[in-house]
Amino acid sequence: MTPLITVVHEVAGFQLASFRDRDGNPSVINETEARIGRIADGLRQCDRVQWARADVALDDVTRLADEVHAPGYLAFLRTTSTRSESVIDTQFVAPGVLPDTPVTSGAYAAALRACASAVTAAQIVTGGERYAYALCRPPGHHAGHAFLGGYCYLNNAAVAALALQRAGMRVGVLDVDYHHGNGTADILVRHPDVPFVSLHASTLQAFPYVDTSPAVAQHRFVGFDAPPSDEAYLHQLDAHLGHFANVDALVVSLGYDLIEGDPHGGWQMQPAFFGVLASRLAALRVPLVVVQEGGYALGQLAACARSLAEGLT
Ligand code: Q9C
Ligand code: ZN
Repeated sequence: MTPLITVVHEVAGFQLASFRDRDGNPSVINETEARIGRIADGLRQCDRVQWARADVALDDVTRLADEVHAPGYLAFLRTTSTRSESVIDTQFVAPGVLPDTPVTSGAYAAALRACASAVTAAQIVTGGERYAYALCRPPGHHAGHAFLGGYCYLNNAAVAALALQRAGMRVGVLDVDYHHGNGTADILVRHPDVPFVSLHASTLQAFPYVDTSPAVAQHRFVGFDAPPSDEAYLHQLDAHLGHFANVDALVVSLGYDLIEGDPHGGWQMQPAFFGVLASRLAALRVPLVVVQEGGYALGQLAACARSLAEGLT
């Protein structure tokens, strides 16, 4: 029988603030609640999808966040998130990366709920299910040990990985968002037992716009200098999946921003590509915790998500 996919659906009720860039132009906000609605619409079309709410004590989530992030960074997020005006901080950003993520009232609370959905998804997998999908926002993979960025505050995927580890599972993290999982890499440097692979657009040509190379042997970065064909992408994916040979569960940082027309992307994948990607992951025969990262082409998100779910056989 084809396995069920449990989607942990969280509504953040949080709005990213617009801010003026260096030229004085207001930023366009594509990271919205509407994205999650469109993705849910697509997942609903797969009859193996069942729905759940985040079901974990916030104290437990906070404890995991405390392990992933620096105390000073968390203190900054917690206090700044109580102010009504948004703050563009220049201290807690990755080296060389331009500040692009305002901290607004409610940002920390929303990010913690996103972590809660990732932890719930991890628990569903430790409970014996094959596939769990944290349909969360704000995203997390650009949030590092002591930095935010790219609309990310807390690293949902890293928190999920830790939750799986706590349950005794050997875990790896695969990042297939269009953007490099720089925050996840920064955090996982401190976890040498967690293999990490990220496939992404060149970090010089796309966010975070800095040169990146793995700091440790257990990390593999595949940056594409030009938009890859489906085959070229899958070739690189296949070449690196062996890195996860010894894991009991895999966390997948999933972005739909590979799609043609994505306002933060630049590639030309079509929705069916996510079905092919999903079947490659399904073939690993390990439980998956899918964590939502980017994907901003509203009109395409439902088709992408449906295709992904159908491919998780
Ligand atoms: N001209 C994720 O996909 N772009 N984040 C800021 C705008 C940041 C995307 C510059 C894109 C980050 C999770
Ligand atoms: Zn992205």
